[in-house]
This record gives sequence, structure tokens and C-alpha cells, in this order.
Amino acid sequence: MGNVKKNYIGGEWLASDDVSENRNPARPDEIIGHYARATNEQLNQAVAAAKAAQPAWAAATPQLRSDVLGKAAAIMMERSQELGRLLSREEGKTLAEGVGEIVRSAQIFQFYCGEALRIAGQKFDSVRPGVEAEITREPIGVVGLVTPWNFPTAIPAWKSAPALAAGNAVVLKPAELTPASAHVMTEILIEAGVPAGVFNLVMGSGSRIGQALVEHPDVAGISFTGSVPVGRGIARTCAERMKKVQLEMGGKNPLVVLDDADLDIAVNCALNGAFFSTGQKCTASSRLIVQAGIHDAFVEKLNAARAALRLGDPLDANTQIGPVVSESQLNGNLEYVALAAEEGCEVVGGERLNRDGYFQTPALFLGANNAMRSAREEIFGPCASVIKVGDFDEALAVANDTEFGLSSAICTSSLKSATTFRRQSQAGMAMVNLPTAGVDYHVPFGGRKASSLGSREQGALAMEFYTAVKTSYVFAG
Ligand code: TAP
Repeated sequence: MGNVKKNYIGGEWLASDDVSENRNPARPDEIIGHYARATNEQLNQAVAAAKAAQPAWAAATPQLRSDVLGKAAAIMMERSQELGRLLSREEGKTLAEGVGEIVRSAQIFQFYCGEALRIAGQKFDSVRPGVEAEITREPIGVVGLVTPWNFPTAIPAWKSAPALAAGNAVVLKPAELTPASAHVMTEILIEAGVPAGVFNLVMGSGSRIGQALVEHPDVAGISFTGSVPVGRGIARTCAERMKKVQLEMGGKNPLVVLDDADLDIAVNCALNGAFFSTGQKCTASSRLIVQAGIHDAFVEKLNAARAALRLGDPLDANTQIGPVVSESQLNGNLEYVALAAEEGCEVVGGERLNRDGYFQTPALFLGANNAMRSAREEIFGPCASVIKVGDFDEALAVANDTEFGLSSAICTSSLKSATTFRRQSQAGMAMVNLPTAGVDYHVPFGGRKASSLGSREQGALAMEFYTAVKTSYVFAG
């Protein structure tokens, strides 16, 4: 076995005997690298190092924190082609999407490089004479970050950057399927000057090392992105231990297409939202809710565009859709394809490709209704149900009839319909004539219902989670 990549704990790279293989989902014979799984003892060391280093990091000037984040942004941007390639090789998204994710991550670090200087308080005159009241924000201490495989750089970046900007110390546990991106991000933070102990990387399975991180008494807060069942367990553990918790989870995001929509815009929104990044986005459009008058033309055009999508190796510049991330994720998708057919849908696409790697053709479940399991449960792959509705009111009701509430979209040329939809959609994000996926980094990201718990990520509002409010009263005499 070649060079094993190690865990980064208290300013040192630490090995372990337990090693995982990181394989390319487009060519599973290709091993990208070997990654050491942290031991439970090493996890304890990481938390102890973070606890010891955090006060000095919090007491340092915001300029220091800003400089580290700004330098990390610059290094990441400079290495975007190379790192995008690595990301595509381990996750399977196309090279353009991989490079795009690295550029986005650099922009996120750059944004919080500025935010580190803008953590502000408020001052009030007290209602009592001679007394002043001051509201300040303090870091919460050691934060544990648990991240999924589908955005292996961007999600660690959008949690780490605000955490560090606010003066917290970090212990990051990335998904075991995609450790390379988080490992490289750690190297970049070290090069950017993050002090020993302030940022720690522990790799390994979620059920062991992730769970131990969540349970650790010296971890003050957990920010998690992943599935609903795991998130629910983390919420329970954090509630018992009175820890701050932030969860970003699944979606079953609706894209409503009204009769008055621009057909090309609607088809592009559906194609992009449902299938790009192989549908492996929590904001993917998995329910296409289409008004009867435009339904047949929309389905015909979307299906033709779907069939023309070029699947292939993510590193090939021609490729539009890469592989599914793993064999088990692919099998799960194919089970939903079979279920949709059993439930009475006409399924187009959804076949496994007869080639190496975890490839499936993007699938549409035509003639679906919102009661079907295939239209209610998150699939997290390139599959979308097409649900025909009579009018706007029915479309809105179907869009909101879900346990999730992350993103929603409508394609329409009516200002009235667009405005009513934006106001009444029970989702954290609502798009008009845009795909459900595709968000900015300087505004809040997050959802409602089973999609999210706790305060928002990204933008200035991210500081809500990574800081604690203190109100001080001073009698000046
Ligand atoms: P999960 O299986 O929930 O895993 C997410 C992370 O949690 C991984 O690092 C995982 O570790 C870890 N984990 C698993 N069990 C744990 C436990 N008991 N305690 C602590 N950590 C634990 O999700 P996934 O399969 O990686 O990602 C797919 C899901 O994430 C989808 O449902 C998708 O909707 C959701 N997702 C949501 C968003 C947002 S922003 N809302 C973004 C991306 C993905 P290992 O996997 O390494 O074992």
C-alpha cells in the first residue's frame, strides 16, 4: 500500500492501522488513495487539542483569522483545476462541476475572510439610570462538523470558514466515501497558517467516529449535513447533552411548471435541477409538477433532452452526467426505478449502463401522483417523478404536500402566480424561472420541516450558529 493519508490532530499528521480505500466511481478499479481511519483515542486527542487551542484563537485579532481564511481562498482558487479533478475522481461529478465546486469553496473562504472583520455587537442605554447594556457575540468553543459525500469540498468549506472566522476550533469528520477533498482542504488551511489544534481532521465511519464526536462532552456544537435518519439521531444526542445543533438534510423538491411558462426555460430548469451532478444534490428537483395544458409538450421536450444527455467519465470534457457515487447508492436508485414502475408509472431511462462504473441513465417517472412512495421518499439520484395537475392551486398544494421543505421552484410568466408561490411555498428557498438547485454563498441556505433544524448556513446569518450572544450590563457610576 502506498502513501497513506493521515488524520490531522493538534498540528500533527497521525497514522492508524485501520485504512480505507478511496475509489473512483467511474472506474472502481482505480484507487485514488488510502486514508487512515482515526481511532477513538485520536478523536479524543483532536477534541482536547481543539479545546486547548481555541481560547488563543478567539483572543487573536480578527485580522489574523481573516488573513488565514483569505490565504486559504487564494490557494484554493489557484489550485482549482487540480483539486477539481481530484474531486471529480472521488465523487463522480463532471470536471466542470468539480472545478466549479472548488471555485465556490474558495469564494466561501473569501466571503468569511471579510465576515471575520464584521462580527458586530450592539449597545443600548439601559432602562436604569447610569447603566449601559451591551450585546456581543462570542465563539461557542469546539465545534464538530459532520459532512456528506456529495459536496466533499463545498460543505466542509461552508461550515469550517464561518466557524473559524468566529473564533471557534474545529474537528471535521468528512464522509468516508470522499476523504480526499477534505484532506486537501486541511493541507490548504495549514499552508494558510491555521494554528495547531484550531483545525483538526478525523476520518472514519460516521457510526463510530462521527457518533463519538457528537457525543463528546467537550464539543459545544454540531453542524451536520446528511440524511434525515442520521440527523434525527444526532438531534436526539445533542438534545440530551444540551449541545447546539444545526442539521441540513434531505429534500423532495418540487418544480412547478404552469401552462404560461416559457417551455425552453422550464425544460432547462428540470434537466438541470433533476439530473445534473447525477441528481445527487439535496436541492435536486425530484417532483416535476406540471399543469395539464403544457404537460405533453413539456414531457416530450424534456424526455428528448434527457435521452440526449451524455453520460461518461467525469474527466472527459464531453460528459454531462457522471456516475452515481457508489454501488450501494446505485442499487438504491434502481430499486426506486422498479418501485415507480410497480406503482404504475411509465418509466423512461433508469437503466444501469453495461460498462465499468456506477452509471445509470437519468430517469423520469411519468404519470406519477404525489401519494406514491417514489414521489414522497428522497432518492438522491437522477430520477424525477412527473405529476400532472389541473391548476395553480393544485400545483401549490402538491408542492407543499411533503415532509421536506428545502427548495422549491416555479416556471411561469405570471407575476401573480410567481409571487403567490414565493409567499406560500413551505420551503426555505423558492426560485422563479430557475432550477431548485443552484444557490449563492452570500445569502442564507437551508430549509423547513424535515429538511433542516437550527439556524441557517451560509451568508452572514451562518454566524448565528457559530456564536453565542452575551448581554453585559455596566454601571459606570
Ligand atoms: P449520511 O449517511 O447521513 O452521512 C452524512 C455524514 O454523517 C457522513 O459523514 C457519515 O459518515 C456521518 N454519519 C453517519 N452516521 C453517523 C452517526 N451515527 N453519527 C454521526 N455521524 C454519522 O448521508 P450521506 O449518505 O453522506 O449523504 C446523502 C444524504 O445527505 C441525502 O439524504 C441528502 O439529501 C443529504 N444531504 C443534504 C444536504 C443539505 S445541505 N441539506 C447536502 C448534501 C446531502 P460516513 O458516511 O463516513 O459513514
